[in-house]
Amino acid sequence: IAIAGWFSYKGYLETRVNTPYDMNKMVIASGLDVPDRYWGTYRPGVYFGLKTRDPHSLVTGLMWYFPHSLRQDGSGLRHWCEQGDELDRYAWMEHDGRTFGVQEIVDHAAILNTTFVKRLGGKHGGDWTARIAVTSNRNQTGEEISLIFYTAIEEGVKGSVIKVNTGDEKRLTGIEGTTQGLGSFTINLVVTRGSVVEQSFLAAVAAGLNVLKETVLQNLRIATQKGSSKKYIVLAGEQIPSSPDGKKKRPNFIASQVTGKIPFEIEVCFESGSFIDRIDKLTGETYDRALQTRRKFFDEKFERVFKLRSKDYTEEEIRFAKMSLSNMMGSIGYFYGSSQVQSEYTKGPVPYWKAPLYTAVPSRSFFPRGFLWDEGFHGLLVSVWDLEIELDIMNHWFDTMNVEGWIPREMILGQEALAKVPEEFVTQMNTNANPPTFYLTLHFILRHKHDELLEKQFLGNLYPRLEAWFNWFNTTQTGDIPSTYRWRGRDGSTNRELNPKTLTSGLDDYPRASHPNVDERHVDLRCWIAFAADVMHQIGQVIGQPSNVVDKYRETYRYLSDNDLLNKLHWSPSTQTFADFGLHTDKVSLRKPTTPPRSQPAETVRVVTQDPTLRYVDTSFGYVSLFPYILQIIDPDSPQLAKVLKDLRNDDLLWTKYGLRSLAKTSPFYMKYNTEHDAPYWRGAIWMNLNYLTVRATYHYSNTDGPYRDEAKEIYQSLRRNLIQNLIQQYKKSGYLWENYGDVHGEGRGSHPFTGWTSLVVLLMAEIY
Ligand code: 6A9
Repeated sequence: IAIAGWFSYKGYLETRVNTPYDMNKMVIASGLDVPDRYWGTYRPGVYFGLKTRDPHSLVTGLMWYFPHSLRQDGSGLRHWCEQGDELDRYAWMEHDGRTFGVQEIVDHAAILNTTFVKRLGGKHGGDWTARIAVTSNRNQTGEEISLIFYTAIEEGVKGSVIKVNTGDEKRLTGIEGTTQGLGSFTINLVVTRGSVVEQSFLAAVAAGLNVLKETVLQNLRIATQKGSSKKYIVLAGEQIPSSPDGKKKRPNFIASQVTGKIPFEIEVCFESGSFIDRIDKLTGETYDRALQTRRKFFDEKFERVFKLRSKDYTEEEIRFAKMSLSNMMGSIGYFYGSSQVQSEYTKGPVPYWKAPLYTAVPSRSFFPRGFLWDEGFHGLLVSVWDLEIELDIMNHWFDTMNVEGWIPREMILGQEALAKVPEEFVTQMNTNANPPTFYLTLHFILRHKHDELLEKQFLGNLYPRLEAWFNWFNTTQTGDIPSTYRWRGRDGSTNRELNPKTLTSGLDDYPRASHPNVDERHVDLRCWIAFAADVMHQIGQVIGQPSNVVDKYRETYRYLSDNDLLNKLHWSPSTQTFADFGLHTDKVSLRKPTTPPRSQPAETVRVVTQDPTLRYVDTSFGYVSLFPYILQIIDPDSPQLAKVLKDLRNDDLLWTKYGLRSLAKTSPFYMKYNTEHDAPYWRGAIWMNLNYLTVRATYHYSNTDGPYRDEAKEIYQSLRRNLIQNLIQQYKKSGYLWENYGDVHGEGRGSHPFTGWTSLVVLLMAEIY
């Protein structure tokens, strides 16, 4: 009996990591229950495509290439957003997250304008039309370009079929199909403008939604047209293999190619079978008018929400801001699948339960998937624009909480998402956190939105999960001394990294104690938890929680924000700065080993030339040192505030013409590689998320009574201006918003487009904090 008991206890421990928090899901209306958001551009990782909010949705999308520069290996065929394609720029210029979008894609000689408009009707999410207009970028008309528009379904999904309608000459005239969610439908493609030189189609069986491009490449053929020697690249028509029993398989991938001379335009029209009282088709002039109306509404709402015209921004600056917001809304995806997770009780990675995730993504090209702490920042912008969408996003994220109160940091769901991630990054550990930035979003919503019913209902439902989340942080991420906290997930045994990374903090290679151990205390994490306690207290009050519960959070907040205690634990007397504490030495460097291990190329290793001691990590000043300020925990009249404000303005530390750099020039780690291959990341570059929070805090201190108000006011003005100006300038220069910006020249760096937290620039322009 004892042994059986032990086994089942072990089984219980093993399954905790992938057991959902509970069965009462936050998302109660999804799919067709929300008809107006059923269809959308929910595949942010492709240049253009629509799908529905359905676990096994039909997907549509665009590929294109210039026939003269298509290579055998497939390079030249555009589909997934890839930095390697080296497009001049691409972004949603207008997108409201619901009804329409206008995107501009500039690919060398061609400008592709992709727009879509939806129209509700019937019982299955209604109709939509997409238009792809190709014009010349450099006034060289006549160049040929091939557009491929496709429709695909996963193989073997019950009730899903798509088939081609071919006319007399074996030309594709359209597609018809049925899926469980969509009922019956048709999709028709017509050339609406310009001269077309070739049209062909493909109906095939694709092995998965992750290999659509490969399926196209395998089915391209060379053809000549009657009476001409000119060669064309065409799609191979019907290519349906027979299954072993001799029956023909059904196609799950149908693509239609149009090769035309620039300029030309095609229109793809999706019509829902149950939409029977449609008065006219959403094509031609009707489409023009519908799009115009949507654009006008968008413009009006944009001004109502952000008031940039009344703040005297130029039309060009307003277009930039619209692009930033639109790309955030247009980067919202719908993913479905199961993460891979691991706990100390599982032998290896185990699958999380299958679940949908409706979320924005940081970067359409490089990371087209959900990231926990990024999403809390996205939520600030999204909630100002469309609160309902943001609440839905949060509901989805909080449904990914397990019974322990843990939410995985990175969400890699479905074939398309998995295809973009190297194996070693896939598994998420349940010991590891990421800053709880959804508390920022919630705090922000409480400040700005006054939709009581919606809020009370939403917050009421969310509250148990918020408590579980808070408790997870407050029990698993604590330090050895009361009221201290420590990020888990650092590697204390590696000799490869100059300073072992802290991916969990979100600040990856930002220098911490050189020798991770249990003595560490992290000032940023302490501030996040203090902040979270404050928000828990506020929410508890809003939804009328009993006073003993509300008081508990207020007490926790008071305790963690007590400036004397904070200073005792994190204020370095020698440098007069806030800092982490831990086993640390700065005397580390990367060297090639003198006797390399047999036959292997010598990898650099870390050499420590001075024994580490328990001390403040105060020789590196940077974002982490600012956290008590950033999260507004410093008392307005404290001498610490005076010192932080003084340090903020110091050019040798963080101040630049382009915003605050992440790590001071005086730090021994400033711009240092972490291994011979890992370039500096949070070791100098300027990042928008923490700059936004710093501006927000500065705004707070400049509006709060205290002796340093005027200093704060001055910093507020110039920091805000520097950030806005540089982002606009770099956009003009490079065509993109970037992951971060260089501290010497202000140039965009890292992945691009990165319209995740970088698009918080809109809130800076509008002064919404
Ligand atoms: C690596 C490479 C195609 C790193 O924006 C998302 C995160 C932030 O949350 C974090 O704070 N980024 C920041 O330090 C990007 C993380 C990308 C990791 C994936 C795999 C994929 O190659």
